[in-house]
Amino acid sequence: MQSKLSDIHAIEIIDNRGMPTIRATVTTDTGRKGTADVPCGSSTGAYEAQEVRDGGSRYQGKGVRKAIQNIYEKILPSLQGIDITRQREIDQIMCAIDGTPDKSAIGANAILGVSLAAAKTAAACCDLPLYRYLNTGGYVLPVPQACLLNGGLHAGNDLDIQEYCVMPVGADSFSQGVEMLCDIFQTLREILLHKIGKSAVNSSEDGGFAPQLNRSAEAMEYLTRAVEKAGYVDKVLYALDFAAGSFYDPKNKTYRFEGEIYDTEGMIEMIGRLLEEFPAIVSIEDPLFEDDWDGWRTLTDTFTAQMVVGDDLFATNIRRLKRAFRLGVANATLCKVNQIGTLTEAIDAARYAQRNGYPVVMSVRSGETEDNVLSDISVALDAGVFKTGGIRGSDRGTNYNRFIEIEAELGSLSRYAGLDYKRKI
Ligand code: 2PG
Ligand code: MG
Repeated sequence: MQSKLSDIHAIEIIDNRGMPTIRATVTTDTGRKGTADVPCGSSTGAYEAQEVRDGGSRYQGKGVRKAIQNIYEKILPSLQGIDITRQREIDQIMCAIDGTPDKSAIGANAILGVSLAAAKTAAACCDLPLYRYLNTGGYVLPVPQACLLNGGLHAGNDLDIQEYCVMPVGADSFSQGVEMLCDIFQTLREILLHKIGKSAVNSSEDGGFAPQLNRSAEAMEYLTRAVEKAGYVDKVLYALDFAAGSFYDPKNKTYRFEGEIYDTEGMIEMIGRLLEEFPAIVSIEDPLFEDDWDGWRTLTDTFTAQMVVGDDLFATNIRRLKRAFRLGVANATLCKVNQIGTLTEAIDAARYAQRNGYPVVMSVRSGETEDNVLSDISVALDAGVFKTGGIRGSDRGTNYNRFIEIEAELGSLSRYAGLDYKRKI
């Protein structure tokens, strides 16, 4: 029986940073419901779809009442009565009534809340888990890329690189990977407490530690020491998110990094030295500013052994991905649903990347809630890596736990990506 969208309900909730965001619930005429929360970044790229925020004094201007009003006044009347399984059409209608290229009229936050809630409702109508509704064949559990040490805009310290991550590629299963991450996390905690003191184990926005360090090599030394002590040297690889836009100086076209000023060439040389010192770093994300296309091309040609991942560079936007393929820029992409603002467009971008040989790293935002919809989307895409943020807090735990649940549900049908983390399709 066909189920039709009959109602949408939206409320203003808070995310893990104490910032308001939208929780949307879609209902059908058959009484099925699906609810989704909208994530939000702190180190956002210039090419992301735009949220609508209230301005004024409430929540320092970050309220989402206007976006919620847009859901009731603009989105609901246009979607009432539509077959709930027509996700592409639902998303296209919302893009059309918004009418702007960056969704700034109605708000990417309003649109994404409805888009994700509609997909969950449709899955409920089909009595399927979301990952199975989105793809009848999805079976891959990704390698969790957990950031255990933080710097940049996510931490109150002087580290310029935003995320120092561990990938348990040598685990036999996702659940075993989580066990390894937790061991490493607790071991790192002990080392930081012992070597630096209590302040070093304070949490960052991402849920990793934010010790008062200022050199990336030093951060990597702590991380590798924890991995060694926990006994996982041969089972773990490392990934960095430079989030280079946060230390790029657009006026002088230079990078202010660890007390030095580098031009693009100097920055690439510096990254080369770091990779030489820590050869188990296999993935570097946003190592350069998102408009430094020439630099990106040189860097991609230079570091062929690593995954060179575009986050702010692509903003999960198929147009930017197409340009990158043409120019030979980056060799992997991040996928963040709120960067583009609808589920359909995010899946299109990820599939397009996979078809063109770019592995997909599915990713949370720094601003998350207890919603774990991204885990289901990751399994539907058979993504090889999932960037989870840190390890503590239910905003992070919810995705780990959802993957563990899916792994148990799939049983012998599931496959942990493991060393095949660069998988394409
Ligand atoms: C990133 C993300 C996620 P933010 O840069 O990859 O960690 O950060 O959500 O703040 O953009
Ligand atoms: Mg990033």
